[in-house]
This record gives sequence, structure tokens and C-alpha cells, in this order.
Amino acid sequence: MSDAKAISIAVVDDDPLMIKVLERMLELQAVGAVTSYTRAQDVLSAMDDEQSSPGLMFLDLNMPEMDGVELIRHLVARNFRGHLVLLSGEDERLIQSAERLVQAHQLSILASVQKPLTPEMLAEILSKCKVVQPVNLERSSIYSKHELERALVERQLVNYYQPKVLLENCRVTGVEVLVRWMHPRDGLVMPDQFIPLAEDSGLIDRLAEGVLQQALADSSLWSQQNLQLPLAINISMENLASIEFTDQFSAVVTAAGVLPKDITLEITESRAMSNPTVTLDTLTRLRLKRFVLSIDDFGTGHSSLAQLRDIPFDEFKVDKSFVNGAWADQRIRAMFETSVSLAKQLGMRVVAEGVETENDWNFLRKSGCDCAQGYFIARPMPASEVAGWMNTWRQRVRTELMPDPQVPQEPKQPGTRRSVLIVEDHEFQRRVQTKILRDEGFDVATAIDGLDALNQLRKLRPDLVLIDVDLPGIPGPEIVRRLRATNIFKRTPILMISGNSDKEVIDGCRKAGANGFIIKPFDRKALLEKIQTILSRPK
Ligand code: G
Ligand code: G
Ligand code: MN
Repeated sequence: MSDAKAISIAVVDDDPLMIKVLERMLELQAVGAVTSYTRAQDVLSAMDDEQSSPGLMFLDLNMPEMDGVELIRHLVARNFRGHLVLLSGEDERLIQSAERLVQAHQLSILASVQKPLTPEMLAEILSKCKVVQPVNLERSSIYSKHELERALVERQLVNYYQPKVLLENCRVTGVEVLVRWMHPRDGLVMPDQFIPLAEDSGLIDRLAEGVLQQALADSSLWSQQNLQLPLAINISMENLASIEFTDQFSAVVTAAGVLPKDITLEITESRAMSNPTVTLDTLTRLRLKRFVLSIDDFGTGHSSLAQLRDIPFDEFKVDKSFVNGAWADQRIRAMFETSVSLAKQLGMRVVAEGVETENDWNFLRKSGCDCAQGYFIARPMPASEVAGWMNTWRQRVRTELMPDPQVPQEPKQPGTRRSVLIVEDHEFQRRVQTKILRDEGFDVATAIDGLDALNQLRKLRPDLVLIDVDLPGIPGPEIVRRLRATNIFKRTPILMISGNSDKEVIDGCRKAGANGFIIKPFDRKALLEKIQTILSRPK
């Protein structure tokens, strides 16, 4: 349900006529209080004075003095949590790039429209409007320097560890150290709540040293259990700006009896380098000492191609926003593949982070990427859980992720019933095909789209698959391609079904790896003959 009635609305547009028109339209939609501004600066002043911000803002991008894009930046700085509707008389491209900017700042954008806005568009926009929680307008962390300082002294910071695994054989190559704050009042606090504070208040060096000491101690306990786990430590740009960092860091590592080659430094550019000369000096010397250098979150922070050119990174971490969902979204996939290709050409090892689902995982296994990290493998965990996780992981690899292809899991006895999965979005078609095949003695399962199919296939491992070419989401031929790329379904007989008999469609299916093709409508006899043909062919 829309909450537009309960929300305070701001309209920011330098054109008074445009404001009048929009106010009138809003009035007709019976929404909450509307305040209008002809200057961007005025809405900011109002927010500062009232210590509150509108729940919904209509924002003209083209304004003299402060323009809409600049205003967005100021809204971010004020922790604006309302919804935005971008308006512009300019071309589509400008709106699109402003939209990306808004999304990059993780603000909610309800719509971006080329003027004029019609009452119908407005009604639709308002219907998407939800009340947002009032927020603390304070800019930075809710914690003070003093509080963080005490946390360091009292050892309230604890390391969590998240494994990275090799895609080729699922071996664990190490763990990333992710710090958390066990806050006496607030419980487990995530690093984005206090790392920026540590950077701003000069505490980041002490924080980094504490994290390193704890990681080395945990690592030594793991070695006693015969676990050799290389560590990846997140290092802030602020750390690298200190000329003493290299020597202090390597002294601590050496004192613990750990080799630099077993320590990766993950470097994120959450902010631009404050002192590029010192930073380059530090990184080069760390590399000379054989520490492994990894560029983290490439493409989302301040990291740039110039850094890749100038800094001798060994490892490239592809940000989760270019990994998660790449299997289904063409744009994400393009960025992912470009990143991998760039890193490979520079001779770097590639780690994909944010591997959340089995689909992500299967996509990566075929991608040329070296390592993976993410919730699908393991969430960050306390040191005490790492050894137990290693055991479950080995188990999971054997039974689920890399079952030995020579030993089929459930050997089929001769004479057992054959099974088929029908992938078809139209209910009627699904029923007809199910009936024909059941009558023939098949065990029939059905799926209504590609995702459903891929999920079921892994469990069922049918002897035959029928796939409709035109499916919502993943198209039929793409499903076939993905199946053919796996060991389990390399040779499973697949029959494609389509209402379209164009040569391109048929060729597309064959190229994807289908064994046969049948055109709708077909009768029972035609379908069974096709199936007979593909089942009797040697695999
Ligand atoms: O799980 P997660 O919320 O832990 O981490 C969020 C961000 O905090 C990541 O970008 C990570 O790089 C950063 N981070 C985690 N631990 C540390 C640390 O010890 N030092 C620094 N500088 N950043 C860290
Ligand atoms: O240092 P970096 O920014 O890369 O830190 C990784 C961050 O990503 C941490 O906050 C970690 O908790 C988080 N993370 C790790 N695996 C996943 C995942 O599979 N999905 C998502 N959304 N976040 C993840
Ligand atoms: Mn990291």
C-alpha cells in the first residue's frame, strides 16, 4: 500500500510554473504536506533547521546555482533516507546517469522522468511510496572517538573470518579477516559503523595492529590443529599513508613466525589517496617483502585503472556487485567478465566476492575466475568455528559440489522407470506433455521456468529433459547451455519444444547442445517418436 498520504513532500525546481503545476497535481492526489523550493540551497537549510528531512523529494536536475546532482551529494552527506523522483527537461542520458549516481549512493529512487510529468505518471509514482523511518541526521558514526578508543584498550574488537576457496578444486586458500565490535551496549557492530571513524580520528593504525595481532594469534591456534590458513587483512588507505607502516607491520608478522607470502593485504580505496607518494612507497616496499597485495572492491571505490597500472597488485577482488546475479543479468555479467579479463591480462589472481547462491557458484566455476568468497561458501565466522566449518565444507564438496563424476550417485538399475523433467511455462502444454509421458511409463516432474528447472534438475537428475524455447526469465537454449557446461548433464538427452519453426531458432537450440527439436502443435505420436529417437541414440 502507498503511504503517500503520510509523507512530507518537497518539490525542488527553479521554475515557479513547474512548481505550481506539480503542487496542483499533488493536491488532486490527496497527499501529505507539500513544501516547494526554487533553490536547492533552501531545501538543505530547511533540513538543517528542522533536523528532519522530507520523505519524498521531487528534484529538478537542471537548476542555476546548485544543480540537482550537487544537491544529491549534499543529501547523501545528510543521510537522507527519503525517496527521490528525478525530473529533467534534458535528454534521457543525463537522467540515466543521475539515476546511477543516486543508486550508487544507495538512495531510493522512485522514478526519473523527462518533463512533463503527467497525472498518470504521478499516481503511479505515489503508489510506490512507503514511509521511511525517521533518521538521525548526524553525519558520521553514532560512536565517538573516545568510545572507540576505549574499545581498543578493552579489546572489544573481535575478528571474524570468511574463507576463500579455489574454484577449480574447492580447496580453501585462506580466510579474510573482518573486524567486528562487540559493543557492551549495542552488541555486534559492523565495521562500516566504526572504520570511517577510526580513519578520521587517527585510530586506524592502532585498530589495524590489533586486528593483525589477533589474526596471528588465531592462526597460530589453527596451526596447532593442523590448519594452515593464509590470512587476508583489510588495510585502509589511511594506514598506507604512514611511512612507518611497512616496517611495523612486517615486524609483527615476522615476530609471529609467519611468512609474508601467507599474508594478503586487501586494499580498498574508500577515499582517494591523501598522500600518493607515501602510499606508493609503502605498497612497493610491502611487495618487496613478499606480502601479497590485493585490490579490493575494484570499480566501486576510488580505485582506478591508474592504480592497477602503478601498483604491483597480485590479486584482484571483483566486487560483489559485479558477481552476485551475473549469471542472470547481462549487464552485471559484462562487468564481471571485463574485470576478470583485465585482471588476467595483468597476470593477477582473481577472487570473486559476494557468491551468494548456487547459481552464482555454478556461473563462476565456468568463468575463468580463480577463487570465490561469499555466503554460499560461508558467512564470516568467529575463529572458534573455523575448524568445524572446514570439516563441513569438505563433506559438502564431496557430496554436493564436486561429486566424483566416475561414480554416479544413485546407480540406475536396469528396468527401473525412466524419469523426465518438463520445463514449460504454459499450464495447458505442461498438462498435455505430462499426460503423454506418464502414459508412456515415465516419472514426470515439471518446472515452470529456468530457475525452477535448474533447481529441480540437480536434485532429480532425470533421464530426459523437455524444454520450451520461450520461457520467462532464462530462455530455453540458455538452460541447455548451462546444463551442457556441467559434468552431470553433459550428455542428458534434451528435447526442445517451440511454436516457432524459424531456422535460427532451431539452429540456436542445436548449438546450445539440444539433441532434438519439435514444433508446436504436435500430436502424441510425433512427440513419442522424437523422444524415442533421441533416447536410442548413443550418448
Ligand atoms: O562484513 P563486512 O561488514 O565485515 O565488512 C565491511 C567493510 O569493512 C569491508 O569493506 C571491509 O573491507 C571493511 N573492514 C572489515 N574489517 C576491516 C579491518 O580490519 N580494517 C579495515 N580497514 N577495514 C575493514
Ligand atoms: O572488504 P570487503 O568490502 O570486500 O568486505 C566484504 C564484505 O562483504 C563484508 O562486509 C562481508 O561481510 C560481505 N560479504 C561477504 N560475503 C558476502 C556475500 O555473499 N554477499 C554479500 N551481500 N555480502 C558479503
Ligand atoms: Mn576485503
